[in-house]
Amino acid sequence: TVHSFQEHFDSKIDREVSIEPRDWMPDDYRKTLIRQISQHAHSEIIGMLPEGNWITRAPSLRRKAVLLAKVQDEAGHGLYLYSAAETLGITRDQMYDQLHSGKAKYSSIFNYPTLSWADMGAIGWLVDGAAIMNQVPLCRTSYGPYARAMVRVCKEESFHQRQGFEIMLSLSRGTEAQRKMAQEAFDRWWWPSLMMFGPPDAESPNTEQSVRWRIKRFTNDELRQKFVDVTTEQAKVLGLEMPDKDIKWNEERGHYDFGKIDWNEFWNVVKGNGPCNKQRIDARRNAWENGQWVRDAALAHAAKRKARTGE
Ligand code: FAQ
Repeated sequence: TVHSFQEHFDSKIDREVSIEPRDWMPDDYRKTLIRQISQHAHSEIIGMLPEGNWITRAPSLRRKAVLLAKVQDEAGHGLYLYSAAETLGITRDQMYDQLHSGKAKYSSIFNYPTLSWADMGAIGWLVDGAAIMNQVPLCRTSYGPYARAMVRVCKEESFHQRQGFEIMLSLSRGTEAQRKMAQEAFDRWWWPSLMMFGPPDAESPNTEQSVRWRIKRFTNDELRQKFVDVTTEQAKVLGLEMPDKDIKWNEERGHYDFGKIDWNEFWNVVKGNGPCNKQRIDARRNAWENGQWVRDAALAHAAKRKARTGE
């Protein structure tokens, strides 16, 4: 009966035994996972665009090779995540359709423009830094395929974060113009990075249930605080100024206090009105439509092969 299935499921969650694709699971657990994993996959794929913008303009061959490798890793992450979501009973075509029709969400951060080379540093340092903070705990998320996908993703994200930090370090130790470029990129990416963790806990409709199901291991505010604490120290190493005049170590809490986040800006971007939302979705839609001939050719090839070999 559903009742005993539910008990069995609850007991696995309590004992930290992972839930696998063929196991019984509550409908809402499945729905929440499809939502989160597919949004995560879309974020990786859309996230290739802001950095893709700088591949042809990277300042050296080494920088170009590194950036190219990073953007390719993001494509790989998207693919593992789509595969993990597929184990829950949604197809990749359905997920793409949700993205291209504007129905699916993806991370707000990728709707901001990349205006200078220093943005490649700031994205690696801050955006990948925030992604690691959020994703390392997801290696222990209760759904097996998602948790396992996260292990490799996190290893790669950690390389991405270091490459970004190293760009910031080179620029901040460079000429005055380079230092200014790094500071300016930091100023623009700081607040949107804090928004990546999602709305404050009090306004996060999904957190409580997701924490109970051990899909999320920390709340949005907990992860945001960790990120602020770690990044503020890293900014000192870079010799850059925090873009928040209210940032201050709080001895009692053992954390940095920080200024107010503009949640209107966040919701506005999530609703589709950020600086680059339209451009990002158009780029994905065009890629999908212009790639139709590749899908057709692959299917025709598979059909011929099957006719020839019976495989
Ligand atoms: N942007 O109730 P909650 C990367 C939505 S890293 C847009 O708190 P939840 C790597 C949320 O979906 C970025 N929407 O939701 C990379 C919900 O709406 P819904 C991707 C957001 O799910 C680096 C509503 O607000 N990482 O790609 C955002 O419990 C560099 C209420 O929010 C992941 O996706 C946002 N920032 O917590 C690639 C990690 N925040 O769905 C390239 C996995 C919230 O009910 C270059 N995801 N919303 O219609 C998660 O951990 C969670 O889904 C959260 C949100 C924490 C993002």
